[in-house]
Amino acid sequence: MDESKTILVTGGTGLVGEAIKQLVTSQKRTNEKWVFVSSKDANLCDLDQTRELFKKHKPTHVIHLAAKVGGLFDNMSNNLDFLKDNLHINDNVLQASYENGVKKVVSCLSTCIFPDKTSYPIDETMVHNGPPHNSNFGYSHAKRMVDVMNKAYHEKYGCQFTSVIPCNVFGPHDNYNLKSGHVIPALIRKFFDVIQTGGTQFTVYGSGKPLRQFIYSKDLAKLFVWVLFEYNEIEPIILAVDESDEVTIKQVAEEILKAYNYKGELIFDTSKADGQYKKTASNSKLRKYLPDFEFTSFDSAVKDSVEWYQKNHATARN
Ligand code: NAP
Ligand code: GFB
Repeated sequence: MDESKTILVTGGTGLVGEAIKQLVTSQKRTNEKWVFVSSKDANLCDLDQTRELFKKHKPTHVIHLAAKVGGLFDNMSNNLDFLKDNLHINDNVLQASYENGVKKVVSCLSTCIFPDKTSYPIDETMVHNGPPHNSNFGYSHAKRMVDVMNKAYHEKYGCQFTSVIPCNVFGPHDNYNLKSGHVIPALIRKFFDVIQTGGTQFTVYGSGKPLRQFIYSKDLAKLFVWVLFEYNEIEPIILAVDESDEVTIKQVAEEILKAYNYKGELIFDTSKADGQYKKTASNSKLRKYLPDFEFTSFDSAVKDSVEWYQKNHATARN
């Protein structure tokens, strides 16, 4: 019989954590205890609190999502905080995982940490090939160190510490704060507020020209569980939709307005930064493992996310 497992999900109350929670609680999973924690359970910037959390739950496996996370504008204004907080969180979680003999840790990087000057499509071998985009160098270097630490723990102690590299993520339970949020939740909230007043002009920051790949949080959740139990490399693996599914920010805004079933004019405020023009990542490594994995279509994922916000805006994180 399978040994019983305790899976600790740090950052378990965020966008990705909530998607994993919804997935695993909807399935008949035996011999698994899933524990979803937030900063209220332990501030993972603090090693003592991290050690206490691990002592309390004695995880056999860890999905490490906890991070200081934000959109372009939050990163541009707070590179030092993104660097320090995430370095502390990641160092503490891997240290506590090693000390407690955790069998496997899956941590989370991001496609925005790759070198700014690069060839495309980006692949997993390119993480450290040059400086990241200046807008989020703090977050990027902190995340890159996860890959370095995974290799160092494996070399010294044989730890099964690995990482995934998602493209931009969106879905229910996102962060709708207009200063710290990512583009999709920010536009979902801004458009909702304009529609509530019967307005017809919808402001989008930047030119609308930058390109992004977006993965629905519900799809990412399935891939995280697969990586935890089936992926055995220490090297990271990109979890992104196909390159052909890349969209412009303008298309994102149009899709959100369509999901609201509302007519109006998009206004592009080019006084605001565009950030990285593109960070097109290849999912061919994932496709080798899971050739038949089906991603939710962008338009239906946006529709689900808009509907979720319309129902939950009063209590959504903002
Ligand atoms: P999120 O919604 O902002 O959630 C962040 C989670 O981390 C929350 O549960 C938060 O708890 C927790 N957390 C933050 N600081 C903490 C601390 N000091 N101690 C303990 N817990 C702390 O983030 P997300 O979008 O789900 O991101 C999850 C992971 O995916 C992150 O590692 C992120 O870097 C990565 N990622 C995200 C995207 C994206 O587009 N969202 C793209 C690529 C990679 P509280 O709510 O209590 O603060
Ligand atoms: O999701 P986002 O903030 O981050 O997207 P990145 C920024 C793009 O959306 C820029 C445009 O081109 C913005 O000009 N945009 C338009 C907006 N309107 C808005 C708005 O109201 N709010 C926001 N936030 N953007 C982040 C990295 O880059 O990607 C993070 O900085 C993280 O570190 C995240 O990794 C996944 O995709 O540009």
